[in-house]
Amino acid sequence: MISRIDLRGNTLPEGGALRDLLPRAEFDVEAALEKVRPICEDVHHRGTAALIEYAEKFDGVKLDRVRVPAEALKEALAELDPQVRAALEESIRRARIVHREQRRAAHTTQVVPGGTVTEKWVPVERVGLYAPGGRSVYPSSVIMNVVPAQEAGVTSIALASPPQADFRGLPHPTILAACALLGVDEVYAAGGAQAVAMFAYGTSGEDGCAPANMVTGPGNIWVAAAKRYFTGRIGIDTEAGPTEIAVLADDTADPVHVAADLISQAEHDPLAAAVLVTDSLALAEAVEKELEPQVAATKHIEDRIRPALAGRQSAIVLVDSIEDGLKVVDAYGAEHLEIQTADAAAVADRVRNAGAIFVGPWAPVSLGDYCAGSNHVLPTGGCACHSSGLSVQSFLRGIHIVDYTRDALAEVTHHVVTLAEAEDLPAHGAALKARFDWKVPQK
Ligand code: HSO
Ligand code: ZN
Repeated sequence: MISRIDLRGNTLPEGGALRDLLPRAEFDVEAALEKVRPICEDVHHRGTAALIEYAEKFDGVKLDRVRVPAEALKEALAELDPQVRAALEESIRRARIVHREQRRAAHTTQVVPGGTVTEKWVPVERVGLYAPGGRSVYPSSVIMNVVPAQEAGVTSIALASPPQADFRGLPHPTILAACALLGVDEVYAAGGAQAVAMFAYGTSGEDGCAPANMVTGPGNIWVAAAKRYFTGRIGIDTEAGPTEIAVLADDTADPVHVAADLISQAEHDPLAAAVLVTDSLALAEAVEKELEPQVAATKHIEDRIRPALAGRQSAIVLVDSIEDGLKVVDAYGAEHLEIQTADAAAVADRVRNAGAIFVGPWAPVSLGDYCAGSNHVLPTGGCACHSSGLSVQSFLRGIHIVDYTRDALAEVTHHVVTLAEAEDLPAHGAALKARFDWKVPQK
């Protein structure tokens, strides 16, 4: 069901060459851009009318309006299963505890007497959040997007999720209930690239949506392509690709846990990646054996889990040592990385590239997906080597405030003038000289 890549017996290649040996899903956002561009521009020009047309075309729903009425949110919360409500509330509570501590205070550095630089942190004004509604209806992702935005101090938060034919053209009721629990009352029934375009350009009219400064949230390839299309105009989190789990394990790991965790993320998508990196052939064989009955006993077998595990993006990678395993997981840069080895905390400490790291037998990825307090919006596709998961920081801008006295400026003027001349930009130097005893040179 899952292929093997045997890297034992050889010195591992470095960096890029090692990454090329590792499995990864094909996720061609560039190709999707071609299809997404006309949709985005249509929303730009025709606004809500275009959104209503796309709802009919892509979601099979005839909408009268795009904005979700307040009563629908209240109703969804009232009808929410009490156990689901309790679990969502606990997820929110834990996420808040963690994200609240990520807030940064302004900091002033005295560079020289009379010269200071203060960095102040200002939240983005308006954020549009996207919550998928096709194969994946994830109220947990609403939490993971809304909580850091709120804790950062974002005051204007709107959410879009595809209209559902089964629910009178409203977004899925659990998504609406999660919004209500979080205090998000501006919700739109819009999906895919058109929802991102709605946030990026804004739409007018009484059913309209004000433009947002930033769009975050997971989605399919069309959402990722729309985010790429608007990069530069708006801020984005990441172009979330298919989910990934890598497990670095030795012979102390329990194959039942490892198999269950690999399957847990394969459950998301036929393109989801499950990668086990191990120095133990015995563990590899035991996990292979364990996968079959566990897959057979679960739900989304043929449409997602089997193709995900059998796909080119998933594999069991055999290495000579955990030392080499660390090189492999760093080259891979998994969205989620579990460390199931002896002394797991020490091994985890040495990992450089991962969206989030789950240490030891009692911290499975599924805990992080819902209730660890950590964020589950994480970089995929190897982006963990340059990007972080969503946090309060994602919604803040650091602004430098430069404050110098006359004396402090005078003291450094000759250096500024020298550098300006070295760059052939004499007017830069003149801007300082003009403040002191300096006459405009006569030509
Ligand atoms: N594992 C997904 C998030 C998720 N899991 C939502 C369950 N629901 C990406 O981190
Ligand atoms: Zn998940």
